Order: sequence, then structure tokens, then C-alpha cells
Amino acid sequence: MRVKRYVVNALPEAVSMIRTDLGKDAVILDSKEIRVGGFMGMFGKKKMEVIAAVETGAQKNAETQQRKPSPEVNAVVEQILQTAQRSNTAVMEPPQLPTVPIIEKPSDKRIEREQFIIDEIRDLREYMVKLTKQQSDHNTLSEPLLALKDRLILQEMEHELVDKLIDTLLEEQKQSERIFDNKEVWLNATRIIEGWLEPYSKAQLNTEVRVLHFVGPTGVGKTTTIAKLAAEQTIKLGKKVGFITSDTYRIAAVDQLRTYANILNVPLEVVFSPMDLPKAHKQLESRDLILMDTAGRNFRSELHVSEVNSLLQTKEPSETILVLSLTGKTTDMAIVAERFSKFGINKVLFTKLDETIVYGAILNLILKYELYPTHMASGQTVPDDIEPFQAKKYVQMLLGASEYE
Ligand SMILES: Nc1nc2c(ncn2[C@@H]2O[C@H](COP(=O)(O)OP(=O)(O)O)[C@@H](O)[C@H]2O)c(=O)[nH]1
Ligand SMILES: [Mg+2]
Repeated sequence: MRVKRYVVNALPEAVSMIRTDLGKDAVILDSKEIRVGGFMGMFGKKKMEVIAAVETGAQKNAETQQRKPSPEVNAVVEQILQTAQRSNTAVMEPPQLPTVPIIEKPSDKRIEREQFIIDEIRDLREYMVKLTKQQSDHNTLSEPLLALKDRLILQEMEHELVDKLIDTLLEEQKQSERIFDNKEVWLNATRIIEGWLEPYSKAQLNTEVRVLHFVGPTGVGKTTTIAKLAAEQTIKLGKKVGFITSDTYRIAAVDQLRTYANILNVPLEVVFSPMDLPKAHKQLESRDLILMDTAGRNFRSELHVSEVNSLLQTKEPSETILVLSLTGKTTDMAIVAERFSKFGINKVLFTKLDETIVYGAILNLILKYELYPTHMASGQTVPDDIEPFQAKKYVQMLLGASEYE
């Protein structure tokens, strides 16, 4: 085996030298960043040290010979190197070219190992493309746009949406033939996101509807929200409200709603199965508005979603509101939203905004599942800690500091 060491500025430089010196069969055994010159190891110039090798004829026949990568592997590596060359990112480590002991006849094990290597290289390639994208963001995005992008990613706004926003801003910037400063980026981003939310921003409770159902996972705040809304409807609007609860899995759950019912002087009906519903509605015939509480279940299971849905069938116009807490995990919230949206539920109420500083999930869910947000709840106090959803206020929370307004 012939081994040669190269000290270059960037990896692509070494690749062409290796090709010329050692031929196309050469492989890179190692590469690392080093410093050349300088004083006691400091202030040196950054360089890359690349060790390459090529097998000699004699060794090729030996039993323990190292096999060079397959053509597929080589093709992928070639692509990676081209990507690196294009992006001029000298510091990117190349994937280590694999050397695998040869086995005389192709065996399952060998195929498996080869597949493993191909997968590894594919992963590396994806990682490199991502790095290149980040690098190119840093090259092409202005400081204010980069800061906005970083913030929105921390806010867990979906990457696709972040990219769409940044692309729109870049386009607007191009048309105005100048670079937006912080204030302009903030104001334009506000306008664009408010525009996205515009179709969903008039989702107050439908006053035509007499029955409102509240569904959602355990502990998100359904019962508390019902109490808050009931207080608003009775005290502020003078409406006659009635409660129904089907949350009979926990005794305490009924007691919790009963306590609010007593305080607000609202009649409460408890139903154990869909069969009890007509009677409950009959009892509450004279009420202007009926708020129905349901049990939180594992709504990642479609069965539970359809079960709760069967409880919500009423003869008269009704509306179902999905309650989601912002303290939930974004992915869990998305699964629940998707399940319920399949059943035609399109209203959502977000709770516990007071317990987080990450608000991206609201935007993601509204846009992805076409959900109309009715309210935002930010605290445990009944009845004060709830307000109708306001896109403007929400976008300010998402984008942070409103000092530019
Ligand atoms: N911090 C905060 N806590 C809330 C909010 N809404 C409800 N909670 C609390 O969350 C807990 C569960 O609420 P509950 O109404 O019983 O949830 P349910 O299981 O969905 O009916 C209670 O301790 C509530 O006081 C909110 O907006 N913010
Ligand atoms: Mg409850």
C-alpha cells in the first residue's frame, strides 16, 4: 500500500492532488484540521492534513486485502465531495471512505455490510446538505433575517413555515432593492403572519349554536375553561347556561364541575352513555346555552376519538371545540388535532399560554389542520383568565418584543 500525506487549505484541493498522484483508486484514510507555523501552537494558519493511500498490485492478491468501496459508495462520495466543493466549506470533514475486508464470495453478510455503509454515507450526505444550507443561510441572509429565523425555530414554528416566511421576506426585500433593518423585518413578518391567520381569525363562538362540546386530552383545562366561559355568558351576557358532563371516569371530575355549577347557579346533568343524552337535553330545554364537558382520554387512539364523537351527537345545531394546552408536546398536539379534524372538528381553544414562552404550535396547528382558534386561556383564575383569540396579540407573542410597533 502506498500512503501519502497532504497539507492543503481545503479538502477539495487534496482530492485532485490525490487523484493525480495515486490514481482514481486511492482512498482517504484520515483528514483533520491542523495549524501550521505560529508560536507555541498558537496563531498558526489553519490547514487540512489529509492521509491518502492506494493499494499496490502485490497486496491486491493477499487474503487480508482491504476492499475499496463499491461503485455505489463511490458515487455517493463523489456527490458529497462535489457539494463540499460547491459550497466552499473548507472545514467540512469528508466521510471516511470505508475499507472493508474482502470476502471471496458475496455473502448476505457482505451485502448487509455494504448496505450499512451506503446508509451511513447517505446520512452523512444529508447532514452535509443541511450544513451547506446553514452555511448558505449565513452567507445570504442579513443579520435581522437570521435573528428572526433563529427565534422562530426556537419558538418551534414548523421549518417549512419559517422557510416560507423568510422566502417571502427575501422576495419583498429584493423588490424594494434594499436590505430591511430589524424594525422592517419585524413589521413585515408581523404583517405576513397576520395575513396567514386572517382566514382563521374570526372564529368566535357561533351564537346561533345552543350546544357547545369541549373535547381534548386529560388535564388540558376543559372543565376550567367551561367554567370561565359559563361565567362570562351568565354574568356578562345574562344568558341562561346549562352544563352536561360525560366525564364520569373520575368522581372528582363531576365534583369539580358541580362546584362551578353551584357557584354560578347553573344546572348540571351527568350522562353515563349516549343513551342518557336526550334526557339531559330535555332537562336543560329552557337554557340558552349548553356547555358539555367530556372525559379526557388517550386521543392518540382513534377509537377513543370516535367514542367521544358518538357522545356528541345532538339533534340540534352544535359545535365541538378541541381544547389543547400549550404545555403539551408539539408532536402530541399535532396527532390529537389530526385525529379530531378527521371527524370534522375545526375549532380549537388553546390553554396554559401562561406556562410557556414557546408559541409556534398554535400557528402550526391552525394552518396545518385548518383549525379556527376561538380563545386563548392564560391562567387558572375563573372567570378572568380567558380571552378571545386575537391574531395580532398572538403574532406579537410569537415574534417577541413589540418595541417596533
Ligand atoms: N396555568 C394554567 N393552568 C390552567 C389553565 N387552564 C386550566 N388550568 C389548570 O389545569 C388543571 C387541569 O384543568 P382541568 O380543567 O381539570 O382539565 P381537564 O382535565 O381538561 O378538564 C387545573 O389545575 C387547572 O386549574 C390555564 O390556562 N393556565
Ligand atoms: Mg375535566
